[in-house]
This record gives sequence, C-alpha cells and structure tokens, in this order.
Amino acid sequence: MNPTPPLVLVFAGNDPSGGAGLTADTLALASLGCHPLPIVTAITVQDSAGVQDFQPVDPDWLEDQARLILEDMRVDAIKVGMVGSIENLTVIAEIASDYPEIPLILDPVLTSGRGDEFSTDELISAMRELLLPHTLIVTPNSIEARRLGSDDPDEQVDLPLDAAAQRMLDCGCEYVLITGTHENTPKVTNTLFSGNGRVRSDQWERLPGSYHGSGCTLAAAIAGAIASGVEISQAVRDAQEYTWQTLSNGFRPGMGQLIPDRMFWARPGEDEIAEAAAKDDDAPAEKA
Ligand code: PXL
Repeated sequence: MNPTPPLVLVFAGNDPSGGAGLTADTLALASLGCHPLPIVTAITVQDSAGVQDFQPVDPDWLEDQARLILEDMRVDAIKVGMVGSIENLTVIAEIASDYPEIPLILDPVLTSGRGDEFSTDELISAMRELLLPHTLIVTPNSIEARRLGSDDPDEQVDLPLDAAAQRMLDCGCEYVLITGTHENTPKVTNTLFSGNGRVRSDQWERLPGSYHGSGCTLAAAIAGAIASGVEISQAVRDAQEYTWQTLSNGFRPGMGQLIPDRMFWARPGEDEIAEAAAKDDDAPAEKA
C-alpha cells in the first residue's frame, strides 16, 4: 500500500475564478505534497475583479460533510478560511473542540481582500470567542488584525500590530502571524507572535500588481507544513517562501486581479518554451 500523504481538512468557500477559497487551498496543499479534504462553507459569485454575491451552505450540511470524513480518516491539520455565517462558525468551533489534538490554522477571511465584506461585527466577536480558543495559528492581514483586536473603529485605526496580536492571543490562540501587505512600507513585513512576544519577522520584496488569493495560499501552505510535521516557526518561514514564489509567478486570466500560480514548478520555464520553439523551427515543414 502506498503511504497516505498528510491530510488537511479545509473549510472554505468556493470561488469560481479559482483565485481564492477552496481551489486556492487545494492547489497549494497538493503542490506541497498534501491531500486536501475540501468542506464547502459557502458558494460565491465572483470573477477576477470582485465578488457579486455569496451564500453560506446550510450548517447541518457543513457539519455532516466534515464529521463523516473525520470519522473515516486520520486528519493531520484543519484549515479554516471563509466560514460564511455565524452558524457555520459555531459548527466549526464545535468540531474543533471535539478534535483538540488536530492543529487548526485559521485565516480570518473578513473581506475578499478587494474590500467585499464577508463578515459582520457579530461574526468577528464569535470568531474571537468561539474559534480563537481552538486555534494553533491565526493569519490575519494587518486590517483584519486590527478588526479582530478591537471593536471600536476609532481605536482600530491606530492599534499597534503588537497590541492587536496580544488581544488575539488573550482570546486563546497560540500563535498570530500578521501579514504586512496593506501597510505603507517599502518591503512587506510579516510578523509571528506567541505568548512570549515576537517569534520571527520576515521581510519580502513588494511585488507590483494586485493579487487575489495570496492570504489563502499562505495559510494553506502553513497548514500543509504543519500537517507534514514541520515546526511552527519553520512552517511560517517555508510557507512565506512558497507564497512569494507563487506571487512572482502570478498570471492574469481575466480583466481583474492577478492569481498566484500555486503550481509554478509544474509549468514549462522560459528556457523550455524557447527550446521547444527552436525544435519546431528545425522540424522539416509538413508537405501540403
Ligand atoms: O481571499 C479571501 C477569500 C477567501 N475565500 C473565498 C473568497 C475570498 C476572496 O474573494 O472568495 C471564497
């Protein structure tokens, strides 16, 4: 029997552009040698430019999808992205509390990244109270970190990221990785915090262009590394490295944002394309 790859249960929404959500997570996990177990939380109507609408799945259906798999397979990590509704968040939190030994990676998808709202104040409170206590690592961008760190919009504006991280840790999660893409800095700085303060800070060249699904890619890559047994600080480092490569290989399939190429290594490189073109030129012309 062939060995089973690391198994990652993914709670996420479907994005028909393939840029974010379940497809993003599935591609990133497969690319890193894991097998994804996709649990649909919501369906969205969107293209590469923006979200038109979304609808959460029925919470009983969400629960049935996940519990049947969890009873059948030994799951190595759980990754949570868009949850779709408070009812769905509650189901996921209950499942997490029934499987405390499975590390949970939470990407708190509050908006689409292009600003389309996926959350309400109530959903954010429920995330703090119900899901963060079961979370190994939460991966907000700086905007999500400030919203999770404070209810008060005035306070959110100037809330230092260390303080926002501390508030999330106070809710019961073990690690917080805040990404700095939305900060006005020349390089992108991503910082990992634990109860002992800053664990690591990594800086990355800021790439031009606007990407759809970079947060999903990063959190899925962390989940994949953790499911594979990599220690957390190294998992965070490796996942950033992988994500940066997917971004620098990004492509633009439609009229909107770029999509990170999670399978960049599987495409022919420029050299191979040039070689193939040269071979074509050498080939004898076909007779008419
Ligand atoms: O990138 C965040 C995200 C996550 N999940 C789904 C999405 C989006 C952004 O649009 O559609 C399903």
